[in-house]
Amino acid sequence: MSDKMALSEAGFIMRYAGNPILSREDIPYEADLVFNAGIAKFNGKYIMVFRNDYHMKDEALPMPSTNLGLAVSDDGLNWVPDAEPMVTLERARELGGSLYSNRDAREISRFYDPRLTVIDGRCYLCFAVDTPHGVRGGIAVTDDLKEFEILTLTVPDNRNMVLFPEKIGGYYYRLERPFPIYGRSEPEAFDVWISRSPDMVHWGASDLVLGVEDVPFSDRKIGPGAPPVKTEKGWLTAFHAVDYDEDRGKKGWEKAWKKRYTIGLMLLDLEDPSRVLKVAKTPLMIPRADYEVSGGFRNDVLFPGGLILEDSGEVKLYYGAADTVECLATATLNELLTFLDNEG
Ligand code: BMA
Repeated sequence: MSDKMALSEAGFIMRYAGNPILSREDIPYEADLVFNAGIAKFNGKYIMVFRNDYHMKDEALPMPSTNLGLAVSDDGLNWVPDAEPMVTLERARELGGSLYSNRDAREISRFYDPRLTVIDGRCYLCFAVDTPHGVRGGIAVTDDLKEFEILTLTVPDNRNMVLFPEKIGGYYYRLERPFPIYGRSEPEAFDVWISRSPDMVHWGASDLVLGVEDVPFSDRKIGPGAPPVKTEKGWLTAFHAVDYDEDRGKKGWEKAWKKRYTIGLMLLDLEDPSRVLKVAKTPLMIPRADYEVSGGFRNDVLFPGGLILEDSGEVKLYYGAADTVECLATATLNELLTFLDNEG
């Protein structure tokens, strides 16, 4: 590949030998791309809510159809998907209808970007919805992964929202990624922001956390990925970072794909998570494995969606690869914190 940015990743990252952990072959309903999942431990199990794009080859449709699927695991490695999708577009429109007072919820065309955070025993699902009036980020809550209550939706354009797993100083916090066009010099220079809320419904007191210019391995957009995990040193969180190279050509099913998505790591202050304590100046992971660089819909895309800190000190990092499959990599917490010390 021609790369104007020559990048290498952290040497200690271990890709799971059984990757991908979930792909279209595992899904008992129509599925083409199974990726960019949210992962959490909930009621004694590992749960994964993944994005499923299907009807990929239907040229009559402007874009693939998308639904959200659920898979469950006892060990975080072997996953059993449900027989049916968890949230179809029709279901999303029903849910969305409760928040549209003067619009037809059928204008929702896509419900995607699932990220999971368990807070006080309840499971929160962050998501994005596409509408002709812009992309909105939302938060829903569920106790059984069947019934969902939508609590809030942003104004456009916003997505990639992730929640912190507990209140901090009396407030809920979320990271998010608005898409500001006006005033940005690059066409897609988008940053990571933070907002807080007393009740999970009303959000504000927003602040910029990490700008593209703070990430030397990105020259385009960055965005939250895996919901933050609490450590003694701070909130540990993985984000996605994009670099662009005009010389990149065909990389997958599309005619051309000039972006690469890598995974970055940062540590936020425990009491004031708008404060970055450390951000690694080099990527934690770059696309390297076969299933990341070839044969996918958009090769050279890694997209982190879940970070689980085990009692043993092992960290499981779940990520979508090539917008096509879901994968797992591991490291120890110690390795990740040392990486931030050395590269931050
Ligand atoms: C972004 C999102 C991600 C996806 C990435 C690369 O805009 O749609 O879900 O992984 O593009 O295609």
